[in-house]
Amino acid sequence: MERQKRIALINDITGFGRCSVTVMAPIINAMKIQTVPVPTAILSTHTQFPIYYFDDYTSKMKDYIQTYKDLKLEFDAMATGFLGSKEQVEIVLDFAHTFKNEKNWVLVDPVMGDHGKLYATYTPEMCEKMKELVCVADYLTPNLTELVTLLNLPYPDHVPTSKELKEMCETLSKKGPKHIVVTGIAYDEHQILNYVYSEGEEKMILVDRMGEDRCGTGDVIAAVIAGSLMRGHSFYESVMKATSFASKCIEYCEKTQTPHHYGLCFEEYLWELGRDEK
Ligand code: PXL
Repeated sequence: MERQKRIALINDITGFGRCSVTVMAPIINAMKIQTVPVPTAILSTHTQFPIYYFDDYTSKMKDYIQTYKDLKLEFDAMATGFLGSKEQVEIVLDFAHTFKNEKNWVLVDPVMGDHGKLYATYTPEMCEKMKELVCVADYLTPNLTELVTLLNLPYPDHVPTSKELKEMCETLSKKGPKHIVVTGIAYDEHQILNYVYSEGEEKMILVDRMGEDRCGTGDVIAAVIAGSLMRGHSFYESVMKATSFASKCIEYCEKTQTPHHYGLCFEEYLWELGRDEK
């Protein structure tokens, strides 16, 4: 029998608010895959709360990662998310260069901003570094803000057409990632578009728009995509699974009037993720 698959999760650990490792680990574990957190920061709540405790882990990451280098650990995949500094991106680049081989892959969620605005922690220097990280990615999950930022383009004043999205993905794809999903595009009043680009092919996934955007949605989507890819499904199947799972969780949050910054109540449907997998 083959050993279980294993993914490194380079991301922050946030106690309350359902984002990053605290979302990704249980979701991927439910899909019968081992998760290995590599913390970038420890927070009591995420940064969309009016108050939070933030313990930057940058200075400790090198020693933390050295153990895995010394043990010659192997990962079947690596996923990166929220990164707090330029130095941290450099550490992640080194991690990817060390552990990448011809069989495994890297998923980069370039968490940088939303709604045309970059997060306060994003300096121009960091944006430049993020572009380097994109080059080591096989899979990329930007939202529209992140997509245009990575391409030095202005945030569009209209819903981009599929031709425009394809051109942007093609340009980015030439730098590394062969598979890109542009998540959460506000398509119209009622629908959200997830644009899937995979080795030159494009597909659109439209889902119902339910209430305001919810923090942590991107983490749920990235986790289901990563888990599903590791179970051997195609990129498109994985994005389909991820967007329908996120929609179900959002519907539950709306019904229960869960505050927007509390994240997605994925626990309600976690069991379903393991059900389909042998
Ligand atoms: O879900 C993205 C995310 C992850 N981690 C932290 C965040 C955010 C978004 O605001 O603040 C700490």
